[in-house]
Amino acid sequence: MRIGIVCYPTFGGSGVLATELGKALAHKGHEVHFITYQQPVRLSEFYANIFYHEVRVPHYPLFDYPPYETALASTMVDVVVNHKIDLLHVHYAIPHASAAYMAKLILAKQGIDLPIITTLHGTDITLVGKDKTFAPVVTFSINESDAITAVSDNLAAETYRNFKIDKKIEVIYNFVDVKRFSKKPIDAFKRVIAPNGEKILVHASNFRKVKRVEDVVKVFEKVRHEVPSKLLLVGDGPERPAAERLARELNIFDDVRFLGKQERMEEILAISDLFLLTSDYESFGLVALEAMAAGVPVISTNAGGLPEVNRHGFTGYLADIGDVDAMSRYAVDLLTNQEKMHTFKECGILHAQSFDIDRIIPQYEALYQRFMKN
Ligand code: GMT
Repeated sequence: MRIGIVCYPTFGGSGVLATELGKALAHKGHEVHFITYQQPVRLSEFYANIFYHEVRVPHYPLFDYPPYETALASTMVDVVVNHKIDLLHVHYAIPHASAAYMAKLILAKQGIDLPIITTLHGTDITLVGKDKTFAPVVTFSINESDAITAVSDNLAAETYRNFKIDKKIEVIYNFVDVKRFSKKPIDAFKRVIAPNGEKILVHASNFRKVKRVEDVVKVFEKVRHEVPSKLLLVGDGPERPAAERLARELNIFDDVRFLGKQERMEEILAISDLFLLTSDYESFGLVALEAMAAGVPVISTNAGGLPEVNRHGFTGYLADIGDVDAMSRYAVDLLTNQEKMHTFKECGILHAQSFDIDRIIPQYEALYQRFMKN
């Protein structure tokens, strides 16, 4: 098949998922065309049957707001016509689903039928999408998609709750390449981070408000009282200064390391003991799944789709949003109980296997196949 993939090229979960999906499809012999404004972060090597088409928005003094959606729809039309694309798979509804709808209409005038598959990822529905500035367009373009998928049962339910959707939303869970995350720890790296054998707690996100990164710092501060430990914060975003400030105020800054954006998450997870995810909402929580695949138990909130990924008392623990006391109690419990920790690690790896790339990719292929003409 010749598949066009439209996504955000950044470190966000939707972009990571879309890029990994494209790579896996290419590996299985499909031709994959990425259409976005920048080379996706996880697409750094050369792949024989992967193509990247950059969306360029011309600058013009009249534009206070460069018309990205128009440029994107035009690029979609160009790529579909010139590369005989069979279908477009767009990740994150805004503005990808509406741009795809525009491209579909333009192509129909040329006698080309272009199936559009929209995958909803989370904030396109729960945060940005339902804002009334966007809602009518989001509702319309989701309904006009030929197939709609969501990355968890919770996100499918949230979509029905927030929008008037008259089509079936199919759930295809996010995936992880378990093999890639089964890394041996690099001892030298571990010694630099935890020179005296301290436990290593880790959090990774885009540091947006929804992640409640200050709760991560608060949980760590409580854990550190009971267990000698270090905290790694991976990623960057608007709430980072607040997290840094809090770490200074709590006098724990020397035990907290801000690593910024990192590509080799598997190496960081390989030296980590516990993953913290304190979000207000996660449709899925791809980073939590990656942690589990690496054998790192997860302490998270019970928001959104997180209970579908992190199994309470099995792969980690769940607590109410903002309950830093409960999260730190759970963390100390695991960090001080070697046997339990070992069981949770094993259970996490086992559970992650049910989301393994080899199980999920065929679900997307089967979906695409429904739209193939022969
Ligand atoms: O979490 C973010 O802010 C990034 C966002 C995205 O769209 O890239 O992540 C969303 O999609 C991921 C991949 O499907 C999910 O694992 C995340 O849970 C989801 N984020 C939220 O729902 C807040």
